[in-house]
Amino acid sequence: MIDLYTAATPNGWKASVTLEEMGLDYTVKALDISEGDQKQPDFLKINPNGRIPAIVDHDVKDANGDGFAVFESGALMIYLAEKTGKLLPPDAQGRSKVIQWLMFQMGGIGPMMGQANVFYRYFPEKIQPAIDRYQNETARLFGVLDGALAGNEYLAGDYSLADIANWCWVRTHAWSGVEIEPFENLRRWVETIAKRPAAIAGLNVPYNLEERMRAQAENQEEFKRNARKMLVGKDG
Ligand SMILES: N[C@@H](CCC(=O)N[C@@H](CS)C(=O)NCC(=O)O)C(=O)O
Repeated sequence: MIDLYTAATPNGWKASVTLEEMGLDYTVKALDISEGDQKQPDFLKINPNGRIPAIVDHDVKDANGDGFAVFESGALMIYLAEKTGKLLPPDAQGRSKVIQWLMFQMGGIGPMMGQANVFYRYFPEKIQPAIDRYQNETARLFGVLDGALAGNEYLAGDYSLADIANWCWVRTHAWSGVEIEPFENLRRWVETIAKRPAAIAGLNVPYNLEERMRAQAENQEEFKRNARKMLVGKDG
């Protein structure tokens, strides 16, 4: 049995979609990263970097007799592919192609979209040159993916880890404030993968973020309506 330590984020979904695609049994251990669960001593024993996702594979033991822990989403995906023989071809060149596009996500798409989110969404001050830098670089990387998908259904031969890793991020492009409209092949690929049952199931781990955001928005509206009612004695 595998324990998955995760949260509702693109890096978390990379792990859950991979586990779903492989049909592996796993137990979800949801961390509240806004409350700092990922920095608690017990979790730091699993991932010294204090971030999600991470897994502990209890089918095998490490030197201390504990389950084998894997952190860094890309490493975790490769570990699971090697465990199951799925989503990563066995031949050296096929395998290299998948790993190239997986590393492209780990070193490019993830960090650039992550920083676009920080400066576009979360930072209290709007530092326009930083927003532009990360959004423009994200758009440039989308262009690279779009080129790779021209005439190809998937990034590296058959559907693979490379598609899962990039898709989990690219599908959240609106949150980073970057359009995929201009990238026809990328759009088609995003829509194709979105229909896969394992992708749909993986996005529900540890909960469906879109539903929760919608519910919170509705609650906020209700809260505001009630607050206005309290102030003026009627719907305002
Ligand atoms: N390179 C890491 C990045 C992991 C990462 O940044 N995870 C974020 C969520 S998407 C996190 O745990 N953030 C909480 C924090 O920074 O404390 C990986 O791919 O696993």
